[in-house]
Amino acid sequence: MLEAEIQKVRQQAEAEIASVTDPQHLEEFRISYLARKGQVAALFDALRAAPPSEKPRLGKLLNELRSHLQMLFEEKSASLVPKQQGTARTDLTLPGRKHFRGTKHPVIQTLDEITSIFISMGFGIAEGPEIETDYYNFGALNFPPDHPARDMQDTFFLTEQALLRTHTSPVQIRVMEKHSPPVRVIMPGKVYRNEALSARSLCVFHQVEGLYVDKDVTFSELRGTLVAFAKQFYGPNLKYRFRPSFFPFTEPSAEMDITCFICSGAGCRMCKQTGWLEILGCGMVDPNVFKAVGYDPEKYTGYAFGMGIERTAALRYGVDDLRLFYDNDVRFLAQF
Ligand code: 2NL
Repeated sequence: MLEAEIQKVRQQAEAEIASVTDPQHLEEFRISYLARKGQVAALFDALRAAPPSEKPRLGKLLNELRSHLQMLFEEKSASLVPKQQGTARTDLTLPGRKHFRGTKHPVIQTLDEITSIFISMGFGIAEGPEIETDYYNFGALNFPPDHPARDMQDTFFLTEQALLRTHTSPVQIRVMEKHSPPVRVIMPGKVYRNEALSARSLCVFHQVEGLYVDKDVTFSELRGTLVAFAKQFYGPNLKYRFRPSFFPFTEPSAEMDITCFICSGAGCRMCKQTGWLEILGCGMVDPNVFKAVGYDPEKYTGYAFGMGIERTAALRYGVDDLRLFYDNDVRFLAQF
C-alpha cells in the first residue's frame, strides 16, 4: 500500500518537475513535495503505521524518494539560474566588440602642436575675451581711424564700441598693460571676420600670435625663432624666405614663406605653381603700440608674429578647402 503511494508520488514529481520553467513554479514544487508539510513528510508519517516487519524496507524506499526529489529540485534550480539573470549569459567565445574612439579635431591638434613648440622655447600662454572694444582691437594697435578693417564690412560690430575681435592682438595689449618687460607669450584663440565663406576664408577661425618684448630684441631673433619653429613643425629640411609686408602694428613687417612640401619648390596646385607657401606674418612691434601700453619705445624693442590655424592645418595636411574642417563629416575628420 505505502509502497504504491511512494511509487505514485515519485512518478507525479518526475512529471511535474519536467514542466517547471520558472523559479516560482519550482518553489511550488518544493513546497508540494519537500517542505515540512509536503507529500514526502506525509509518507514518513504514514510509515509509523506500517507493519514493523516492513518498516526497514519501506523506510529505505522513502529515504531514496526524498533524496531523488531533492536532486531533481537542485538540478532544475541550477538550470534556471541563467534565466533568472536574463538570457544574456556571457558567451566568452564571441569576438571582442570594437570601441569607436574619438580623436581631437585636426584644427585643435594643430593648435596644440604649435603651442607646445613655443612653450618649449620659453613662451607662456595668455588668453583674453572674444568680445573686445574698438580700442583694444584697433586703436591701441595703431590702426588709423579710417582703416578699412574698421569698416562694418570687415568686422562684426555688436555696438558702436563693442566688437568680435578680428585677431588675438588685443590679448597682447592687455598683457603689456599688466606686465612690464620682459614679456614672452603666445595667444591662441578664436577670431571673427565679416567675410563671405570660401575655400580660403572662414568668418570664425583660430589664430596663434606671439610677442616678445625686452631690451635689444632684434629682427634676427625673430627670424631665428620662426625658422626654428617652422623646422620643428613642417620638417627639418625646408627652405624659407622672408618677404617685406605691411601691418599697422609692426614696422618693419614681413611674411614668411617655406618651400612647398608637396612639390619641393617645383610648382604644383598646392603652391599655385610658385613653389612657395606663405605660413605666417610677423614684424617688429610699432613704437606707437608701445606708447599705447605705456612702454618706453626708446628703452624696449620687440617682435610679434601671427598665423591662422585653419590655414596652417590645411597646409600641413594638404587640404584645399578650409570649409571641410567645419562640415562635421566624420569621413573627413577620421583621417587625422
Ligand atoms: C597674420 C599676421 C601678425 C602680429 C600679428 C602683433 C600684436 C601686437 C603688436 C604687434 Cl600687440 N604685432 N601681432 C604682428 C604681425 C603679424 O599676424 O597673418 N596673422 C594671421
